[in-house]
Amino acid sequence: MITETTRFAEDVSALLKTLGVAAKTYTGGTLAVTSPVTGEVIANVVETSAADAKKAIDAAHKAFLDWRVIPAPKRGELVRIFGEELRAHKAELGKLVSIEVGKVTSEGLGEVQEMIDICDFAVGLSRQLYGLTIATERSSHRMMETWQPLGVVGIISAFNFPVAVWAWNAALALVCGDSIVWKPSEKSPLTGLATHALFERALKRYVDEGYDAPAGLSALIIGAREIGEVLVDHEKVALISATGSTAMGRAVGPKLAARFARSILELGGNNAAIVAPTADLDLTLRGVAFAAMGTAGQRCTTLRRLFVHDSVYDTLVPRLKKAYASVKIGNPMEDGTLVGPLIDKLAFDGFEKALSEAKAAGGVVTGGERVTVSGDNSYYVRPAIVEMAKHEGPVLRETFAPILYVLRYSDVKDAIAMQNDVGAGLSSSIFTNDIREAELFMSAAGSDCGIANVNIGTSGAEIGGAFGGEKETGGGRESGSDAWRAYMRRTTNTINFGSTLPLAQGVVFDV
Ligand code: UN1
Repeated sequence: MITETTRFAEDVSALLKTLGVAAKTYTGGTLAVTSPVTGEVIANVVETSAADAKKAIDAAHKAFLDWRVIPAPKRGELVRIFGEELRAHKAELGKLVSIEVGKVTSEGLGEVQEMIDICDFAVGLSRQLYGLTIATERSSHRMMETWQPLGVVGIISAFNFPVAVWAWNAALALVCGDSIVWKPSEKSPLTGLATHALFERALKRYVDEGYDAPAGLSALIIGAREIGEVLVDHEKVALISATGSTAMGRAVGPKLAARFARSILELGGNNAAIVAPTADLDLTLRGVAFAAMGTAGQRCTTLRRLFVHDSVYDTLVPRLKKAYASVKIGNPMEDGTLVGPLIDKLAFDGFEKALSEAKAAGGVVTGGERVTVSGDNSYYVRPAIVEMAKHEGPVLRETFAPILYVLRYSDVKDAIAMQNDVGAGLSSSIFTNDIREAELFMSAAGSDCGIANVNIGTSGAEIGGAFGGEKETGGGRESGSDAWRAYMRRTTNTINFGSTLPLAQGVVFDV
């Protein structure tokens, strides 16, 4: 229960202290941080000035020049130690995630687990980072690829995965030989401060073990859009990995393109699932419920559109409504809660606006009421199911809140066409036991998203796969598989070990 007297400010100070954050960084500053759980202000964080942000980026560039020549497995040792710090402080950091952004306990802890997992992945990667050897057309020659460190990597992260998405980028960038500068969401600077304090602890241990780590290797800059712009515009930042809205991507992408910097953009999603006639409906129900309601609908991978075959619609949809009506909404840190708060009033207004637009378009809404948990300044809602006759209006855009639009279909090809007929292209699923449908869905004629799943929901990807999407989702890939290549520069090397100089393409140039 949250009562009138529930207050987190003290808990937050205690957690931050344990995690090694100095009180002067989050008291008396200009950035008020509100816990969405109670709506109370839990800290006033000191913001970074533009001048200090520039200094941090310059220092990161200097650090890069030293870090890039340290052998990759030795760079990996730093990430290994950081993974240990995360393991040791999983409970505290997970709780801070819950307080600062309202995730339920298991998801707050899961977020830290995702950081630990990517550290493990990156440590292994630090002994790989391999290139190819390629057949050459010239005798006594060898041709190969070498992957080299890239430079300063700027990371802009969103409130909904306030620390894990930084870790995906940071762990890879560090083993790849890059330095990093992080601008967390202004809605979640505390978890940023805490994570960075743990990283600094890891750095200290690394140096104590006898390794070299240049000053300025990793920096945290705190503030709103203007500070993000300093990062995006700085000529020494070679790559920006930004997570957020498509609108943010539209602002950032062209700026980076104009100065030929690289970008990894992980923007909006308007993810869909198709429920086919042969679907296992028990499994589908659970898959849909987690993907659509988990994290209160505030994942970029959240399931937002559901296409249900005519033959199973009247069985599945009433069951889904029942699950929606019974799910426990409330204090995310209380046992049994599955749906915590929306991040703020803006998110709530967006939720209400989309629902009224859907109603105006003839949509039938179940759920969607505001739920009072803790006063006027926190925003809890019952997730909504909206049955729509047509694929139109608010269905076509991402509303970052728990709204699931449900539509009927009769031909799987039409369902796939609808699923692809939106701007975003992040994640997608099909629930089917028909191998032909499953394969069609994953084929060139199937889903056009970066993630296409079978018999699991759209969210909750593992770190081992490359993560990202197409079209308005921005096209970047982070995390697993060979996403590391985006954090390195590829060189092609041709080596002549003979004593003549044959030219390629048969060109003769005798002097
Ligand atoms: C995001 O919401 O920005 O696949 C990332 C998932 C998580 C990551 C989501 N592993 O839902």
